Amino acid sequence: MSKLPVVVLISGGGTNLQAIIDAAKENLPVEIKAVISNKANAYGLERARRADIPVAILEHRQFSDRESFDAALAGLIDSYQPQLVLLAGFMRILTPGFVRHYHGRMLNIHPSLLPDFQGLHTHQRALEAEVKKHGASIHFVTEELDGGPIIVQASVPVLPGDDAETLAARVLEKEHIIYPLAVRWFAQGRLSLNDRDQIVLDGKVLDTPVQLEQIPA
Ligand code: NHR
Ligand code: GAR
Repeated sequence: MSKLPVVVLISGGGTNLQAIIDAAKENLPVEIKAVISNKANAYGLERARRADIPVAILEHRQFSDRESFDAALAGLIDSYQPQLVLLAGFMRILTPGFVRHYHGRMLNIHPSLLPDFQGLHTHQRALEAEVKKHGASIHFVTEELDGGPIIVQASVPVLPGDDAETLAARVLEKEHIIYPLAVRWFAQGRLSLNDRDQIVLDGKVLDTPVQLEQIPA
C-alpha cells in the first residue's frame, strides 16, 4: 500500500512519536516527513534523528503572538506536504485559522477519557476527582480545545496509592496502542470527518467513540 505522508508535532519526550515510528517500521503505512517541536530540547527530536526523520524547531518564544507563530508553523508543515498532521504531546493551543486549515486531517492524543478533564494536568485532576477509571482519547482537532470528535479511547483503572506519575505511566501504555491504531485507520482510508463534523469509520457514522477494550483481538 502507498504510504501516507504525515508530520508530527511534539513538545516533549516523544514516546507517542516513538510508537508511530516503531509501527511505521513494522507495517503502519505512513511516512513521517518531519517532526516539528516548539521546544529545542524536546527529547522526541532525538528519537526522530535516530530514525533518520528530518526535524525542525520552531520556538513560539521567537514570535510576538499566537497568530504569527501559527502562520510560520503552518508554512513549515505545508512545506512537507503531509496528508495528516499529528499532535503528539504538543503543548501549544492552536488558533482557529490554523485549525481550520487542517480540518479533518489533524489528530491529537489527549490523556483523559474525554469529555472529562479537557486541558492540562489531567492525571492530577482525575485523582482529585477520585474517578475509578481514567484513560486516553484520540480526537480530530477542532477550534474547541480538546473538544473535537473522539475517534477511539482506552481506559485504565485508578489504583489505590496512585500518584499522578504512576497513573500517567499506566495511561501512556494505552496511548501507545491507540495512536498507531487511529493513524492506521486514517492511512487505510477507513477514517474521515464528514461535512457535519461527524466521524465516519468504515463507511458508518460513529455515534460513540470506539473503546479499545471492545475491539476483538
Ligand atoms: N488547539 C486547538 N485549537 N484545539 C485542540 O483540540 C488542541 C489545540 C492545541 C493543542 C493538545 C491539548 C491536550 O491534548 C491540543 C489540542 C496545550 C494546552 C495548553 O493550555 C491545552 C491543551 C492541549 C495542549 N497550552 C498552554 C498554551 O498557552 C501552554 C502550556 C505549556 O506550555 O506547558 O498554549 O492537552
Ligand atoms: C502524553 O501523555 C500526551 O497524551 C500528553 O502529553 C504526553 C506526551 O508524552 N499530551 C498532552 O498533555 C497535551 N497537552 P510523549 O511526549 O512521551 O508522547
